[in-house]
Amino acid sequence: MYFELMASMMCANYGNLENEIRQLEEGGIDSFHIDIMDGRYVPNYAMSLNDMRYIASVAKKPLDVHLMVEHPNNTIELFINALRAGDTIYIHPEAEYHPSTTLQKIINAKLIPGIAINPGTSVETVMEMLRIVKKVLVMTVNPGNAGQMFMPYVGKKITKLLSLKDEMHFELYWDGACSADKILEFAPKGVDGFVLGSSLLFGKKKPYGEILKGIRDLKF
Ligand code: S6P
Ligand code: MG
Repeated sequence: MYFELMASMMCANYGNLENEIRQLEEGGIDSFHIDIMDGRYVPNYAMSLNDMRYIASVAKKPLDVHLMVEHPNNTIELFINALRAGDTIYIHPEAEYHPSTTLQKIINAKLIPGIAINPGTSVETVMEMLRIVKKVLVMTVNPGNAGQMFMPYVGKKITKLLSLKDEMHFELYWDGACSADKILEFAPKGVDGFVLGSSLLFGKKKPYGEILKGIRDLKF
């Protein structure tokens, strides 16, 4: 079964980031998930522009940039200018007065436009944007930190998004507390990819390649 695996780079070892990137690429990761935070939209900082630029300069695989910042329209060019065709930028619609304007800038720059949907945000409030974006990142934890608990009530929203994805032409990605049982349950239902953080990929005693192979070899 085909699904994408993205590495949540806020969980990586910053003592040797270049080596982390190489090991993940050799191990078969599909893209690098970059959690940019401003300490306002979410109560954390995690990664910033220079971390993203560095990873972009080393990585051969695409970047998947998740902006958890207020009013991304004010600074979106900084991110756009550091990325390449094939990279994605997600914004949080609640963080912007006119999210469709910001998404249009991403589209005009020939990057892949996405929205991230918080556990407490309903599909109805982002319905129009589902027609504009190519990717929807459904948050299964509250944004801001790795290592959090899965919010089970998000399951119903995923079912609703899955029923809309063909008609509205978007792909659906999972972000937060992703474990093997979640991939086993949701990949067959149509979730296109999963962000892997501390639950499944980082901080383990196994090489990344072995963990990623174990996920690809899951018996569906
Ligand atoms: C959370 C962030 C996520 C986390 C990822 C960590 O605000 O958007 O991308 O980095 O969820 O994964 P885990 O397995 O530690 O929850
Ligand atoms: Mg994220």
